[in-house]
Amino acid sequence: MGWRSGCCKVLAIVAILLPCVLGKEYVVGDEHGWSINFDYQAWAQGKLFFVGDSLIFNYQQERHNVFKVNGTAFKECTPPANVPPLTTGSDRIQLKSAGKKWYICGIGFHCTAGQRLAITVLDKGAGVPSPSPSPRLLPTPPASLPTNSTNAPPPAPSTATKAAGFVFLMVFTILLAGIL
Ligand SMILES: *[C@@H]1O[C@H](CO)[C@@H](O)[C@H](O)[C@H]1NC(C)=O
Ligand SMILES: CC(=O)N[C@H]1CO[C@H](CO)[C@@H](O)[C@@H]1O
Repeated sequence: MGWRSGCCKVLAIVAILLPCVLGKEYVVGDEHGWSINFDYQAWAQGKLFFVGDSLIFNYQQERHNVFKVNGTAFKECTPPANVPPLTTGSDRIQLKSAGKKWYICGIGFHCTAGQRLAITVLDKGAGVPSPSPSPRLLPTPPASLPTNSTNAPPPAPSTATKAAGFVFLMVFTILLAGIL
């Protein structure tokens, strides 16, 4: 019984923490969805979008759609002629690169009526203020420590840090579940 509940706790915590690793999902306009008569710039204000996060556009199919456009098309509300819109009524767009992104509705005068969204996507890690001298969770041995080159670990490649962070998160999660 104890094993079972401990296991469930681990799963529950992983389920909570996993989105932090995989990216957040933003429902554009929240419960208002993707429609006219909504201030999407106000909605986006104060939100931090990172590479790996996703936007979800919920709307009534055929009444609206979603075009990913450039800044000019956004300003002028001109949907591209050569790119088809997204039309499922629940479109998920993953933010794959940093920079400014623009989305408009291509139906009628909806864009002019405010159905457009401009956001700035940040690189993961950028914009997150690193906490100052807080206790380090993964202590690295000071360089002055007398280590022999034979047993010194090879310098970790920067690409491995993300995976290491994930492993650390899992270990932390399991430890936390043990405490609870
Ligand atoms: C913006 O998109 C429109 C429509 O797809 C295209 O005609 C135009 O050349 C683009 N402008 C820039 C600056 O990329
Ligand atoms: C603990 C240990 O292995 N020390 C060795 C470190 O390397 C130097 C020379 O490279 C040896 O002299 C030490 O015995």
